[in-house]
Amino acid sequence: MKATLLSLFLAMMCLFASIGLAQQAKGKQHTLKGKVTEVSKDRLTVDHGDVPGFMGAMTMPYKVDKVDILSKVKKNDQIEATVYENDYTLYDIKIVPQYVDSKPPSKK
Ligand SMILES: [Cu+2]
Repeated sequence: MKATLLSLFLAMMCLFASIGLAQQAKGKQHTLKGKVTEVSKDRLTVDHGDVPGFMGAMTMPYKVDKVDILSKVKKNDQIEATVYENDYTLYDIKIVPQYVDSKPPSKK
């Protein structure tokens, strides 16, 4: 029983340690919000807002974590993604609904 608990504990420690290392290698995590200005076969060019602590607002190309997103995202789509410092790759890209012509539903 004790041995089981100990090995479970050690397994957990290994898991946490490897997660910690992975994050350290990737750098600090930020959320990037912006508008897609171009979709290429392996990249998305995004006109993004200020990413505090990482970079200012600009338009630049980014790699993507999964290429299948490139067939879903269209020009002018509003997106939100996770970025890591020193890694110009967009992770976990989400297409954000736009309220350009219609206002978001009000509570009235
Ligand atoms: Cu940028």
